[in-house]
This record gives sequence, structure tokens and C-alpha cells, in this order.
Amino acid sequence: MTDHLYRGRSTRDWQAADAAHFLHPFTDFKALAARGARIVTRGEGIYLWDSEGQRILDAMSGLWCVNVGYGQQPLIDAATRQLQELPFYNSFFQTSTPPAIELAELLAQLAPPQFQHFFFAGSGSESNDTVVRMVRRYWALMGQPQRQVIISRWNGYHGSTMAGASLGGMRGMHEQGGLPIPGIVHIEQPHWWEHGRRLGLSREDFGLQAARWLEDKILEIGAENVAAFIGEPVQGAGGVIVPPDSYWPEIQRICDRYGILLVSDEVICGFGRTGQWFGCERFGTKPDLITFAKGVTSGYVPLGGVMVGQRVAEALIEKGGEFTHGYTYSGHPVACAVGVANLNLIRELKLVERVREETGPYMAELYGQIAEHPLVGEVQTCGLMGALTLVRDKGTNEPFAPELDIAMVCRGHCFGNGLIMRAVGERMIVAPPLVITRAQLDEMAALIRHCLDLTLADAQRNGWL
Ligand code: PXG
Repeated sequence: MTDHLYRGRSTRDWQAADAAHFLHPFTDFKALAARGARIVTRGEGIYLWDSEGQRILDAMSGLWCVNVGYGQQPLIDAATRQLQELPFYNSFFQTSTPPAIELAELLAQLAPPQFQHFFFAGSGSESNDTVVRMVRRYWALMGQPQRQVIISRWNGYHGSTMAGASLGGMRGMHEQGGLPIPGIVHIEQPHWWEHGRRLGLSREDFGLQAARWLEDKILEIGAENVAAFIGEPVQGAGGVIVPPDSYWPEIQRICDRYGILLVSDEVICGFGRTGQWFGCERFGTKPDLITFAKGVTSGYVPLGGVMVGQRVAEALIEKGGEFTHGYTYSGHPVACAVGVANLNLIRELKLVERVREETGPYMAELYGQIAEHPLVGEVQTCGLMGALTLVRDKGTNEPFAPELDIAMVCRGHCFGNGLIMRAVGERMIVAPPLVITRAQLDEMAALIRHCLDLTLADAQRNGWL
């Protein structure tokens, strides 16, 4: 480490203060304190710089959110202007602010046509808490208050609040805090590599099978007790699990058949990630509710929300009376002003079209080449999301022993070589900013190959193969 200074303090100094006072999310505090956090100081386009001056290609868009890349002036200007004019006012007591109205109006243009109403929150987790309240309120208003149960998937991710973590299917999260809360049940995920391959099914047959696990669960609980089904179009935090194309249409058919609300959690898939404005459009569903966050502001400021489809909106508005739910920051004017600037920029730069027609297909091509690497069992991409599965034996697809944590070894090489790629189980995943160019995708693919080569060399040297 050099004695590079940032704001007059050395990296070691920042790390010591970080360890002394800052409790990081999803972190083993003691282990991080021992190793020291990487201090990220600056961003431009698809690149970050740390306090040692190292440049890093951010292939995770911050945390699946910085879709327009770092340093976009229109977003900075929108925030500055709004901070000067009106940094905050609430929307509780028969008041409203222009940015919140404008954002709702713009979303009504961009969202699928059944969505004309929008409820704002501060994050994806809060938005999913709103979904639970709203879904149960809907059924109470429809005279079926016993419809309480929400079905979701194992290995889905819906946030970290009590309701978000309950909807999510991360067992490690349920173990801490007595979760899930009552009335939330899980079915198995549509993960062909994990389940379909073992069942000996083709991808498309497996997609139908996985959707029918929903029908089995509905029949087990009794359709009259089931309120909604929630899922991410592509599971992000679970490892970029792209479902077979047969899956979502069958889920839609089952929800329709039993009158169950369909909720699409688009916190990651929304706003162009899949090559459509929303993942439900890519996979052919017509959800009743959509959860959004992250990409709505490209992460420049926190904002989330729920798109409320006609069926639910009509009940809430016409039969509802007061909906006793909301957050201080519902419709925060600065966040909404940045949201408007961000969505306008995505439109101007034609980023959704670019992902669909150019960069998405090009990344798929590059991943097709990465699939040849001796450590790679399978690759999957959808728009600008990509995953590769590490295997010990490419012939049999036998995995590495779990205790080797091979993906973390690979992640270590990424960290050291200026690439941010996430490790999830045996999968290495990316979701680069939507502004990434073909040349930058080449650079990303070359870094991925280099890190795979270094991981392979470790495996050979240590006798793991
Ligand atoms: N739904 C989905 C689909 C998400 O991906 C949330 C809800 C919750 O959003 P907030 O804003 O409350 O964090 C998310 C968040 C990871 C990772 O490791 C992914 C998320 C958050 C933190 C880590 O991939 N997604």
C-alpha cells in the first residue's frame, strides 16, 4: 500500500475509522475490521477509483443500480436545483410537490398500460413491505379477508426489512430474527442447473414443472386463502437465475385461474436491465403490482415504490377510504426530481433499445466464448445480466468442494485486478451499467477471462482439480 492521501487521510486511517464506527450491511464485522474495507472515492462512467488510486471496472453497477453510469450531469443538476428550491416536503396531509407528480406522470407513460398509479417509498425493501400491506388491504376490501397468504420462492431476494426478508427465500436471513412473518410461504425456484438438470428435464419442460409447483402450493393451502404470488423476473441476488421462457406464462395462467394477484419485483429488472423497460415485458406477464427501486434514480439518491395496477388501484380508490400506510420520504422531492432526470436520460440515450439490440446480444456472444473456459460449466445472460457457473470437471460438471469456496477465490482475483464481479455460491455474476460500450464489454470479458485463468492456476497449484 502506498501513502496515497484522500482528503488528507491515508487509506489506513480511513480503514481504522471505518472499523471503529461503521457497521456495514451483510458483513462479518470482526473479519472486515481485520482486513480493512476498500475505500471507494470516485466514479466516472463505468469506472470507480479507490483511495489508493486504483481504477476498477464496476461490472455490478454499484449494487445493480447505477444504470446510467457515474457522473451524469443531468441528474446532478436536477438534484442541485431541487435542493435549492425545496429540499423536502411531505405528501401526507393533502399536499403534494411538483417532482413527485412529474415522476408519477412519467412512470404512467413508461410502465405497462395497466399501471396508472404509483406509491413511493425509500427503497426496495420498503416497497415490498408496502406490497404486503396493499395486497392484504385489497382482499379485505374485496370481502375476502382470509386471503392472507403470499407465495414466493426459495433463493428469491426481496429486501431486508421484516416483510422483505420474509418474502425473500434466503434461509440464512430467516434464521436471524424469527422469520418469515406469518402468512408467507415459499416454493422452489425455476433454476434449471440446480433442479431441472437433476430431474433430467429440458429447460422448457422444467419451466412448466417449476410453475406447477405454484399450483401445487395453492391447492395445498386452498386458493381461497392465497392473496398473491411474488417473484423477480430474473432472480438477481440469488445468482442471475434466468428462468426458462415457458415459466412466467404458466405462472400467469395459474394466477389467473385462481384469481391470485401477481407481483413482479422489478427492483433489479426494471428500467432497461433486461432489454425491455420492465422484466415482465421480456417474459410475457401482466402483473397486478410492480415493485421498483434502484434503477429508477440510477442509485444517485434513494427511491423506491410500487406500481399499482388497475385492478388493485380501483379497489383502493373506490372502496378504500384511508389506506393507513406511508413513509416520511414517500415522494421525496429531491429523489423524484432525480428520478425524472434519470428516466428522461435513459430515453434520450435510448439505453433500453441499446441493451435489447446491441449490448445485450453482444454480451451474450462474449459469454458464449467465456463458456469454453475449462472452469466454466454453464453461462446465462439476459439483457445486461450475466452469470457463469464454476465447475471442477467440465466433462461431468462436477462442482468444487463447497469448503474451497472457489467463487470467493475468483472474486479475490477480480478485486486485485480492477474488476467488480459478485460471487454467489458457485456462480460469478455481472450487471454492468447500461451505458457500457462494446469496447468496454470487450475489456470486461478480457478481465473475466484473466481472473478465471488465475483461479484455474490456483486450483492446479493447490491440487483442487
Ligand atoms: N427486491 C429485489 C429484487 C432486490 O434485488 C430489494 C428488493 C431490496 O431493495 P433495497 O433497496 O431495500 O436494498 C433488492 C435489493 C446483492 C444485493 O448482493 C442485492 C440487493 C441488495 C443488496 C445486495 O446482490 N437487492
